[in-house]
Amino acid sequence: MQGDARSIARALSLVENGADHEITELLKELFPHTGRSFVVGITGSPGAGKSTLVDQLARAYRDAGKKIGIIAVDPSSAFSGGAILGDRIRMQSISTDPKVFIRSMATRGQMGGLSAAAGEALLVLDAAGFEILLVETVGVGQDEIDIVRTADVTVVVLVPGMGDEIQTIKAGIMEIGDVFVINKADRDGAIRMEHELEALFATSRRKDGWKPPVVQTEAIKGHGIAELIASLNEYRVFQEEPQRRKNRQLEFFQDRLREILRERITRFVAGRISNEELKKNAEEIVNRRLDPYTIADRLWKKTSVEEDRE
Ligand SMILES: Nc1nc2c(ncn2[C@@H]2O[C@H](COP(=O)(O)OP(=O)(O)O)[C@@H](O)[C@H]2O)c(=O)[nH]1
Ligand SMILES: [Mg+2]
Repeated sequence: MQGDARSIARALSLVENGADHEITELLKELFPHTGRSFVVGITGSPGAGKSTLVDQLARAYRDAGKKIGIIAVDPSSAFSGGAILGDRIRMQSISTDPKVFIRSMATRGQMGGLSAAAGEALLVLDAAGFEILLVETVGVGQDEIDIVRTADVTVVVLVPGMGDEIQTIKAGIMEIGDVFVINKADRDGAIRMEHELEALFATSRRKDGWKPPVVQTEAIKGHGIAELIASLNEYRVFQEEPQRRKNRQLEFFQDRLREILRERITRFVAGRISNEELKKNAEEIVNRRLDPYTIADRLWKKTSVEEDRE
């Protein structure tokens, strides 16, 4: 909580690789000191320029005197290792700055997968006093969407000339993106893409009434970064309206509780029914002596009865 970089790094390692009870004990103590940082989620296809944007945003915020935490989440880099190295190199201009803390996450963590681990890493950085937290994710799977839902504001990064991306937006990403960036605005088609987005936002309204701004950037040159920060602040003000922020948090923590409980139930059941017993029961199903539902009833009853006796 005093911002010691080594302690923060150790806490983050614990969140990623520690035993459940170690993680929960740590988070129980940290939680009362969280809820103060502004979390910016940045998502989009690989190569869209997310890391370059994060680097620029971090520089701009640091120049404004803020302390910045960065988490780069990339499940694919668990296999290749390439993305992490790429991110480090791209974020070079800030990676030696003591006011900027960078961490790449790739492992799934113990309690409920990568999105939970990333959410817990954000809590650690929040408690450590970082005012702005930037989370980069590759916008493909459910994991990434979950991570992005943790954020106070979500930026969807698009690139001109990818016509089918607009289709993805129509398919639901509009509810996810609070601010849309058209990066690589130096390329052909940036203006056309902006018109397409504006047309889309003009016809379909979001539930909360927010109309997502569209910002053109050229991240490698730092163009459009001030405009992007202005849009982030606009959304922050919109969201600061007490009921809105509260509703978002209510939704988030309901999901989080459900997730934690699901995780515990899974472990509870696994701890009471051995693989051997499962195999024996599966044989009865394969031989058509019993159906899976009756067996599930029986096993469920057995675990509950054992629980009662305890
Ligand atoms: N032409 C152009 N290239 C860019 C721009 N922003 C990023 N790039 C390049 O796009 C590539 C992918 O960028 P990166 O930030 O790693 O994308 P990420 O995979 O979304 O994190 C890199 O070679 C960047 O230098 C831009 O505004 N214009
Ligand atoms: Mg990247």
